Amino acid sequence: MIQLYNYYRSSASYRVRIALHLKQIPFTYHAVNLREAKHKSEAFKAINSFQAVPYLIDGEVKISQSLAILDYLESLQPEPTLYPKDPALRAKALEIALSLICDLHPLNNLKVLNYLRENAKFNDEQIMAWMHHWFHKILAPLEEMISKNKQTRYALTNSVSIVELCLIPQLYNARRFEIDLSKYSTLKTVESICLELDAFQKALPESQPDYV
Ligand SMILES: N[C@@H](CCC(=O)N[C@@H](CS)C(=O)NCC(=O)O)C(=O)O
Repeated sequence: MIQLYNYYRSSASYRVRIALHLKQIPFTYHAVNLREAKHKSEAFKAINSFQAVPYLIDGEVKISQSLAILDYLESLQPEPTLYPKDPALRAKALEIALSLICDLHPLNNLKVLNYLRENAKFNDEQIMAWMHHWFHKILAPLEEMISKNKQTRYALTNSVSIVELCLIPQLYNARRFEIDLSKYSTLKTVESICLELDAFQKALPESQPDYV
């Protein structure tokens, strides 16, 4: 059985949970409370020296980084696939996913916020200004890109892809930081269609055993 170390409101963990539920892969949930800094404990450091979640263990296989985990799950259980079949759409899906995983998420991550507060001495107002700046920098071009494609049910095709696995958790983070999403009607429509699906419901932060 796959072991997943994660935290209910970690957006990187949320991506992986959606994939596990979509692909109906059973897993054991291990909660790592980031708020209580359990990821920095010696016990967790011995499991994942990067001191972050998600972290997946499948027998001898041990993987950090959500994108690598998603790739592993795709190889284990190819259907339903996380990638469009068409090469151009597949590249587009990865382009969007990477803009969320690599360009946006690191800028609203706990360790970055802690650094801004503790080392750069940002106050709450400066933290919020930082958040607003970086969320809009990525969400605005995504809205523009995805709104041009009005023929499909999801962002790029008629099936869920890696795009939605990355987008929905970042919209969740955006709301946590009170980002005004009113300009992103296409992104919100994709989100509401996804949230009708069982896999997304099961992966929601509030559906997790460690949710508070
Ligand atoms: N790029 C990594 C990000 C992993 C990551 O930073 N996870 C966050 C939670 S979303 C974490 O564990 N943060 C701990 C910290 O910031 O100290 C991935 O996609 O898996």
